[in-house]
Amino acid sequence: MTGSSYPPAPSNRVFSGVQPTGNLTLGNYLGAIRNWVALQRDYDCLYCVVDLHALTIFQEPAELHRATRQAAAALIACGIDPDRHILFNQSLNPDHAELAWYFNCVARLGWLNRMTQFKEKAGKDRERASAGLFVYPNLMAADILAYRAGHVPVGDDQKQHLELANDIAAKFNHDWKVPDFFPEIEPLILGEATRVMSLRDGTKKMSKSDPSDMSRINLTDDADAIAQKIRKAKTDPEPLPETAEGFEGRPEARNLVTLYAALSGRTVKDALAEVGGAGFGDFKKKLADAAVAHLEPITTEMNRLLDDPAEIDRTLLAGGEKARVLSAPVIAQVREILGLVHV
Ligand code: AQP
Repeated sequence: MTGSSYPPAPSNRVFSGVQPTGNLTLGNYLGAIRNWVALQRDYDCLYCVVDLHALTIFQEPAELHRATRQAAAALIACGIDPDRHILFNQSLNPDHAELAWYFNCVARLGWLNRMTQFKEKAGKDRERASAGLFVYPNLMAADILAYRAGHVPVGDDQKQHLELANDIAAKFNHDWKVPDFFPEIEPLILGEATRVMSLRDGTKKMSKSDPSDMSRINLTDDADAIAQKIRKAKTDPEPLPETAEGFEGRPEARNLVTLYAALSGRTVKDALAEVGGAGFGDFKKKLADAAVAHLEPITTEMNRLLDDPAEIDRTLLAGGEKARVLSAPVIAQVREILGLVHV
């Protein structure tokens, strides 16, 4: 059978995921989730709490369970609609893991060796990193391609992984002579503040697994915690620059103004027209107010949802079933392409 014998990949399908490795942060929100919400208008979306990815680094089982439910609640509170779209946790659909195995056999070691996220996460002691962490990008490719999804909204830190997913898709299509079976994936990187940096170090990404809670704003933080974290955020002694060129060598100033712009729905240029020349003391108050105004309704809704964990579980289960309906024919076709005997 040739590639042309298979139905074309859906043109309108979006897939993206978030790891339940802690509380979701403002980085996850501004870099990814708010775009996910917007895309629901024009695309058919699958959004996934990627619990299998979380296992690449040891997780306490009870904490993983808690974080998975909490991530689902956060996504719904931010505006993901589990009725019109699909929201589930990854381990509910074993098709991801099966396709990831096939991709382990397609991806080349040399490709994986170039992944900067592995180098960052494995740190100095690479030999002790899990094999799962090394092949993480293959599972990410499988997450997307199990649905033959062509659009993936991610923060720009994930761009390298998407390029690898495209290399895997192209090699699969080429080696098994099924042109166009897996679509080319297009990263949807939208808007400003796609990369939110740590409040303690403007050169490091804001991350939910950073050991310092003061480095990030969690979607669970209340107004006092947000104000305190912003007040204590690292800065430098100069007033804010008048133009973006003045951010050179000032990563913390750049990060805080970028956050302010994103939270108030403006460009950095417009934000600087308002706050350029101000001292950090006054500016931080404005930033804290903008962050609280934005996050408070989300946190309130999230807490309301978390009062009924069984309902969150039901929503995820229903999403998992809908997801399997979409991936099952793709996996059946992949087995056929590979020559695996299944009746
Ligand atoms: N700081 C960030 N700025 C912009 N986008 C971000 N994302 C994460 N942090 C930032 C985007 O959020 C989506 C989900 O990310 P993830 O949780 O699956 O993985 P991650 O990128 O590894 O996020 P963290 O917070 O750094 O998690 P840990 O600490 O567990 O590694 C992705 O689209 C990501 O781009």
